[in-house]
Amino acid sequence: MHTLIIDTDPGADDVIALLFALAAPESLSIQALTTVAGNVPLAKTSRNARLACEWAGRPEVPVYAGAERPLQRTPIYAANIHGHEGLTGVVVHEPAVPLAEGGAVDYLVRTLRAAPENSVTLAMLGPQTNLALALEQAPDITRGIRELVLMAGAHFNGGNITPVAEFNVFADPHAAEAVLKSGVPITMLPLDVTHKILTSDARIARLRGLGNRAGAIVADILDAYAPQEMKHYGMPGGPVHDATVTAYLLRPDLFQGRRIHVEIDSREGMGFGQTVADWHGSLKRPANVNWIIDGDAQGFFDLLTEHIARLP
Ligand SMILES: [Ca+2]
Repeated sequence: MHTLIIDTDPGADDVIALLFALAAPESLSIQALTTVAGNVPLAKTSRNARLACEWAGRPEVPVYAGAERPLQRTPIYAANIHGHEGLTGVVVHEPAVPLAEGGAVDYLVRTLRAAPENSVTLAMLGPQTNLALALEQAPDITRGIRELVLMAGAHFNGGNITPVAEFNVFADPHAAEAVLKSGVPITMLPLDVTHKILTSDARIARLRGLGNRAGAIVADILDAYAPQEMKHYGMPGGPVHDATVTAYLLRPDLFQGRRIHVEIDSREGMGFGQTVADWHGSLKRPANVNWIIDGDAQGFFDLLTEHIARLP
């Protein structure tokens, strides 16, 4: 059982990750969603996070809006991939439930301070700006954290926003650096694994065939989102990046990785936003990340489908 906060920038794959997590109340006790600018600007990521709660039939989960821009760099978005509303293939509307009062950074500081030692897991599905700001304000909050599970980074696969950088890190490398330096246990699901867990027509058809609204939403999102990724990378299916974080929380046995030393390149230049992953231990520096490189793709889609089936 995880006491969980999900920090997110929805985002097509974020919404799937959120529906998946909201469908697992017996394993994931979700305290709140916190939103950050990333795939699209903050107002849209905050609306889409609330939409995910509405679609999951979980309107009681509070959504706190967080950082509107990265720590230092110029803001970037990914509307070319996620559409101007941050969601492809589905029609968006203003959700019935408004944002929770107060900001995400204050919420993180307050909640992690009050939490028992090593008790709260953070799933981080966007740029890591909110947690970096919280750590800057209150370094003692690391005490309350059990683990961070991040969709972030790339090594063997190469990047998806530059040849070497993955979007979430590239969008705020200084925040990623601060989070890595915090010393809390970190698991990263980089493109190395997310590009191995790919949709197929049969996998999407199974989700659509569930016959519920959530299954149709996930299938519609994937039908719109997967082809562009397949075309760009020459892959046989589309990745569902952020949803691998939910799967990892529920079934870590579906994944394989290794504890290694990872650093972020935050210098201007071609390496900006790269996760320098010392897979072979060349630097002889202490491991700070559980770096996941492989996963059971069919196991992932079975788990996803089984959970989406529980939703309205
Ligand atoms: Ca995301």
